Amino acid sequence: MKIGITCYPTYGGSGVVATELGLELAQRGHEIHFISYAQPIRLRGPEPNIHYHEVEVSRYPLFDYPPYDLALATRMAEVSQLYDLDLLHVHYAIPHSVSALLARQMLADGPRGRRLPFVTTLHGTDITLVGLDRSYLPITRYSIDQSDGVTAISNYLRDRTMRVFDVKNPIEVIYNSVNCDVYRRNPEAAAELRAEYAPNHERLLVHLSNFRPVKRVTDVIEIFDRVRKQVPSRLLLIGDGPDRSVAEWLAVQKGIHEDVLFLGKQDEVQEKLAAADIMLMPSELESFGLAALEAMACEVVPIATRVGGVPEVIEHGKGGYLADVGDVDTMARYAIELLNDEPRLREMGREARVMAKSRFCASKIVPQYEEFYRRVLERSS
Ligand code: GMT
Repeated sequence: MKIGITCYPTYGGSGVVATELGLELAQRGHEIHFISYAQPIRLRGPEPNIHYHEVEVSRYPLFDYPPYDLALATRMAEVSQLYDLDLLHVHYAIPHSVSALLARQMLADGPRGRRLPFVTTLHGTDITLVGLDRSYLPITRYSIDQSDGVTAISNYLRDRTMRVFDVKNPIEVIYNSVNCDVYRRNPEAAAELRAEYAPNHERLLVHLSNFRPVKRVTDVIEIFDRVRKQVPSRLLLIGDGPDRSVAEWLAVQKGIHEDVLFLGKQDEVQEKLAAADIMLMPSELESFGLAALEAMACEVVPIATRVGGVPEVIEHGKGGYLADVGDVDTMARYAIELLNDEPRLREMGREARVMAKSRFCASKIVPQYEEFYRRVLERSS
């Protein structure tokens, strides 16, 4: 198949999922065309069967708000025509599904009357935050209903979208995936990184996010502060975003900043993740929690909040722990108990990988997308 993929290319779970899916599909022989305003962050150099088409947005002085969605729709239609794409797959409803809808309409009404179906994958914040803004809700609902196929990355997100948006289109759940060959523990590489980050054989905790308020990064610092009082340990923070400075400030106030390492945005996150013992994900809401899944594949035990789709990914007590939002004491207790019990820590790490491999491995999930595309194409022909 020839598939156009659009996503937010910068830091963020939906862009990561879209890029990894495109790479996997390309390896399976499909021709993949990424259409976006920047090269997706995890697209490493030229790859067979992968093409990238940049969307140029003109900065005419009249445009206080450059119309990216229109430029994207135009590029989608152009690329689909030029490369004879079979379908578009857009990740994140706003504005991508609206642009895809316009592109489909432009081609249908064009000289060749060409049909270009599009699939929308809902990721979470497009529904739970952005879509609930009154100014976006009607158009989000409309573009979901107009999609030729809709998927959501968890049952939680599907149910919430159906309930809150009252969409008529059926929504199929296809879970996020992880490449279990790339995300895995490599003892030699881990030992090298630990020598750098934990030179005195401290325990290593990790957090990975875009540091938005929904991630509750200050809770990460609070949990680590409690853990560090009981177990010599250090904290790796991967990513960047609006709440970074408040987290830095809290670490300084608590006098623990020398043990809190802000690494910023990183390309090869799997290496850093795989060097850690425990991953902290105390979010206010996650419709899936891709960072926790990536950690699990690396045998790193996640301690997370029981919110949204997270219980579909982490089974409490088996390969990970769940607690209530804001309950930093309980999350710290789980971490301390585990870090003091090496055999249990390793056993739970292994359980985490088994869970990631058996349910979310890309080799299981990608064929579900292929099958979904086939059904959409059949219906649209
Ligand atoms: O979490 C974010 O702020 C980024 C956001 C995104 O759209 O990139 O993540 C959402 O999609 C991820 C990939 O499907 C999920 O793993 C995250 O749980 C989800 N975030 C939220 O629901 C807050």
